[in-house]
Amino acid sequence: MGTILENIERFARDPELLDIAEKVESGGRLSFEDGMTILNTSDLNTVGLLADYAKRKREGDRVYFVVNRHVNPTNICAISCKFCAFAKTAKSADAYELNSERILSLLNEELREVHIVGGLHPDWPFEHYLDIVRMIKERYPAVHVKAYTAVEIDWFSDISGLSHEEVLLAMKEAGVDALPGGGAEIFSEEVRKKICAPKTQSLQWIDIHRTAHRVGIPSNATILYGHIERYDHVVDHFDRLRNLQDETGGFFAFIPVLFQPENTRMSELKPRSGSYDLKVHALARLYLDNFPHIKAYWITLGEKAAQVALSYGCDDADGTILREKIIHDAGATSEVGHTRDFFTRMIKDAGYTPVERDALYNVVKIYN
Ligand code: V47
Repeated sequence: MGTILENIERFARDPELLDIAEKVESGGRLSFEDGMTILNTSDLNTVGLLADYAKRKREGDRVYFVVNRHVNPTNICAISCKFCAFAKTAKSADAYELNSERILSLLNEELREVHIVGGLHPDWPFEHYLDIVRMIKERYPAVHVKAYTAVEIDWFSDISGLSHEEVLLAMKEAGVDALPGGGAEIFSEEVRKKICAPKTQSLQWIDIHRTAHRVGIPSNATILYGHIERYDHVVDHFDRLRNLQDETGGFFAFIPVLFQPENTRMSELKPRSGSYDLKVHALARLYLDNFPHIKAYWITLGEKAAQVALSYGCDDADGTILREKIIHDAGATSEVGHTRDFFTRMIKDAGYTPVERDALYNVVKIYN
């Protein structure tokens, strides 16, 4: 472990990474400028080496996964974001609403986590969203429910007249164990205006997670990248999250979500490079030094790139998911779900030890 600096001094192609390497080895904190240096460099291997070093210092060779299931109760949404292919109006031929029976039919005893996210339905009352959680907890008391993004929490507050804190307390009471990280998109107000103008603003997203942590609900955070953002927008996003985590300590995982353009109003955008994807994941591990976990989200990266991202600082491969709809509606070419065997093989093939976890990162089984 102690030899990373020596190796980097010998092999790095970009001398600007040497100062960063020293910080990483000594446990120092990356500055905004360091973040920019990492995104600007073409020395991908050195960045990977640093991120893998930081990952191994925390987790050794463990890589987590969870047997989970996504449930999207409805795609009917009161707002329309340019990057989204999932949201529909109630009149659309593709609009759907899942009833209780249908939701329960998607679940089984084996699941450790149910991840719920959906549209902001213009007619469903707040109680209906609570009932979905209660129903799942009643039938499957052992399963963790990771439900409703900050954007949905904000909507529930609008439709119920309750404060964010009151909504979150009601969700906790109904059985919500954690909030998913969606809806963060990219915090830069300038970019947000262009890609998701009607959505909950950055300050509110951050404040809802702050409140969730205060009332004892842990959460995740995402970034939606690979569209019109500049490098400084990415570093700014990481900086705001790192500050919040310093304050609350309530985040478990950070998930870079790669934009998928099909069927969206941003479909003219061309994909960025694979190096950029890997640098965003590596930078997440290096910059977010107070986040316990970084996910390689195979749904958007694709399975192969997600496996490679495990060598670029990621210690979590997310989960079985069956079946993802939001991102597949936008043309993702990954499968809609995978088996436990898939994860153990994928993680072992990458040279790491698979660790099955639950939603709160309790270890279920280590696959030596
Ligand atoms: O915030 C919507 C994204 C997100 C597109 O907490 C798109 O463990 C790409 O919340 N291309 C929701 N992305 C995803 C999410 C999530 C995912 C994985 C793990 C966790 C977690 C949370 O879906 C939204 C948005 O950024 N999304 N449309 C699109 N066209």
